[in-house]
Amino acid sequence: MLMTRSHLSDATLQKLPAGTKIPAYDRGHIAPGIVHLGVGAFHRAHQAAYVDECLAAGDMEWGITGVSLRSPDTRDALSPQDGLYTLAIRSSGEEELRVIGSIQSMLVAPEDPGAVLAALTDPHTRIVTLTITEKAYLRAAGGGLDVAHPDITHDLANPQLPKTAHGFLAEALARRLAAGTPPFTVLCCDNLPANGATLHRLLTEFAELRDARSATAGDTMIADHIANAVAFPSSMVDRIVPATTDADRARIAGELGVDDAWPVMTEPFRQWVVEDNFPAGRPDWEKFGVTMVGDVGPFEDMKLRLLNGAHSGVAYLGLLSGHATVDRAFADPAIRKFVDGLWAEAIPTLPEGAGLDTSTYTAELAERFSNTALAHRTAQIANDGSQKLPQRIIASALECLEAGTEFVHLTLVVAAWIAACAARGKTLPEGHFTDPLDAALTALLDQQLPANETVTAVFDLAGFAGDHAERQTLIEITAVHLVHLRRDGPTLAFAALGI
Ligand code: CS2
Repeated sequence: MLMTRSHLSDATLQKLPAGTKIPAYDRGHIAPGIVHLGVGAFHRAHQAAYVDECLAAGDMEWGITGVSLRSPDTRDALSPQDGLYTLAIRSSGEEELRVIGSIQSMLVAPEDPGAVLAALTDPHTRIVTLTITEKAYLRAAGGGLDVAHPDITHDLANPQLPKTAHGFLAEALARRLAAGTPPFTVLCCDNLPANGATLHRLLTEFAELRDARSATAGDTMIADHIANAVAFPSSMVDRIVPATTDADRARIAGELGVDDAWPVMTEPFRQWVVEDNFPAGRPDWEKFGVTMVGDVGPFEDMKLRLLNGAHSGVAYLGLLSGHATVDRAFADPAIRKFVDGLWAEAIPTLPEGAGLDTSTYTAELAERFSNTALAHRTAQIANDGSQKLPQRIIASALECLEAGTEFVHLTLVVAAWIAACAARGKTLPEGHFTDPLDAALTALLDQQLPANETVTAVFDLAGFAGDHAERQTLIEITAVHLVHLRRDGPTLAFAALGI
């Protein structure tokens, strides 16, 4: 007879093997205090784990209502499990399993935008956190709101039935204002520079467009309120979270003795630096390892330029060198040396006097990138390069250019991105990674123009370096790398750098 295994849920928690950490609090008594937009694996390994610790310490007002803006997959996996899931904290040779209980309920925005708005307007909701990925902020090439994006047009025309984070936040803040409910604090947790201020600017822009329509409809005007009365603290978030595989699911089920439809894999390291600006209150995060500061800027720059910048380099050069995972790519002596060169170029661009310890930081990064238990796929990091490279690579390269220092390693990352995009459907599988600009990028790359023309067109398309006076220099140096990559792959490009 075939035995069916039960699944993870409140009812099966007590049956889990000793050694599995489970929520040590009464989940029935959590009050919802946070709505999170974008309940992907990253949120579940990061913010939800910190909040789980607050709840365990008795601060029960911060339960999370998880919202997916697009797909029902996470809700479908977690709802039958009462919102519970396993966090597998993996380092080479070790694995710690922890069941997280901080997600109380899950909503899927396209199915029921009204329910999402109800959660956002609930007076208990005092913080809205976001991990919706870089591309969902709908920035145009120049950095402002992409006002021509169909979802923005839709949300302006249908404020009660939004699709975008902007539409939900603006409508919820308008309803709270009309009802006399104080606004929630908006805490952006995506890898954008000055992420709080960036979202604040984009949302104010959206609200101004909305107000222009509301003026005739007699609806609540919201732009001034958002500009002046809503807090948007910035935050730097860090934890490496590879996508879960079926092998992970099978292994975790074997270890737990119950099925978990969507466990999350991560590393031991985690970091969260948050600007302390929460007029509506917040959990005592500092008790659980969150660093509360006045200015997140230096930490954000260090993380984006050293961790994420190196990650993108390892991903594109790794893909072009045939490495499927970060640890394997990083074990390649040429790539390892390349990353040191990239760090040497990027470190001087970081603010002095902010007390950043870059040598300890990069030593720690080297160890994290070498974690063989993560199998973090280069293709995963390769996604959405057009959205990631400006803050990870281009910003540092432009600052090097202004300071008169080297930036050849930085520009090789841009060339490697272009070459990796062009390799899809040839030496890399079709659709191996994706980008919101794929349609235009593919059409351009299919023309096989000379390197200089290709790089210029890609910079135009992605808005790289904007109208910076030195844009042309960046293009020329990137084009030289692309010539090398086209001729003989990373080997020749590395050789030109003396690697
Ligand atoms: C990665 C990040 O996929 C990517 O682009 O660089 O997700 C990275 O793993 C995290 O930012 C680490 O905190």
